Amino acid sequence: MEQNTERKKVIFSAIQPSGTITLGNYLGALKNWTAMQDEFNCIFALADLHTITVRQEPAKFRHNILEAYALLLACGVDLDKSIFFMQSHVHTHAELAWILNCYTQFGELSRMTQFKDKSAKHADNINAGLFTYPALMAADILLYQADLVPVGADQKQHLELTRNIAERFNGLYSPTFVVPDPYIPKNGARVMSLQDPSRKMSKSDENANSYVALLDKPEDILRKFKRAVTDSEASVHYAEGKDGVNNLMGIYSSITGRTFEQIEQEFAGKGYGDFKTAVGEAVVEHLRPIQERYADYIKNKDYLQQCYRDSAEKALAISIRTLRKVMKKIGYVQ
Ligand code: ATP
Ligand code: LTN
Repeated sequence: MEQNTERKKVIFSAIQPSGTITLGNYLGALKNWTAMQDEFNCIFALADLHTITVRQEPAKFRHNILEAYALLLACGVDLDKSIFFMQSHVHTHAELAWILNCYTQFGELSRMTQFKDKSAKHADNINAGLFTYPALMAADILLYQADLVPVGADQKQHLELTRNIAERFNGLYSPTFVVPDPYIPKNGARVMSLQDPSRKMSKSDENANSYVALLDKPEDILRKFKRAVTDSEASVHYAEGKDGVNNLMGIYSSITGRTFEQIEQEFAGKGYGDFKTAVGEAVVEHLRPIQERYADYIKNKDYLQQCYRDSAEKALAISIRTLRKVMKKIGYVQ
């Protein structure tokens, strides 16, 4: 009997519609999202409020949001099991973000490596939103009392800050927020750029050869892998300093489920040409059904609208309970 009263663990995660979704996003985060839907109570969002921390061209932005929504459904986000909404449709996010800003220290935000990276990259637009980005991310997560947050390794620091904010608030008042744990995959946690394997693969990279987009055509995917930067050793094995090969091995391993030892055996005595072709082909085959489903979803705008409206309503009903509780504790007149 007791088992029945146990609450199913809550998962929250989000992705920014800041460009076309990459293999890095997929292997680092999305693949886990869809795998968790049976076991957990999953709530997913497109973090479209976060996206305007970098300037967006309106028509392109609108396109990217819808593309990302349809693509995530195609990747397997299942609305019979999960909620999947657009952050900008649920007003509690911006409201709690403001409140949490006042419980987040300037010094903490100054230490965020993503802020440092992005402000170096967009030196002409270091806006306050870019700086307070983690407070909005904390609001996203804490509104749903999430236990686990599946993300790539690059988001670990933001999650630690979320935990600190939650603990601080709970300590100042009384237990209000669940303190969430990160859920970071062993494999694929950090997929690197195909052109500069010392940097992470990023959908906002201006060089399209550095990333594989989930919607890239098969011939483009094969070409991008063929051109991937490796080294001059011509031996497929995992080792320090072989960032390019290590990255391709990581991708191949998470797509095929083979271990690094199996991959080394498979390509023993073969050159990088064969290896790169095999990785490219495996990725193409893996993405084929996703691309087919995407083509169906994106044609059906009415269905998409019904999906995101319905999900936004559900998300509001859950999150407003947390927001009300927070406001009451702070002392706002009810
Ligand atoms: P941007 O280029 O706009 O910063 P991004 O490609 O870094 O975008 P996000 O929207 O910031 O992607 O991240 C979405 C999810 O994908 C996050 O969980 C993040 O950890 C994960 N992720 C992003 N890039 C990678 C990567 N190269 N390898 C593994 N996971 C990644
Ligand atoms: N900052 C995240 C996207 C994001 C997110 C979240 C991830 C916004 N809100 C809440 C997990 C939980 C990123 O991946 N760059």
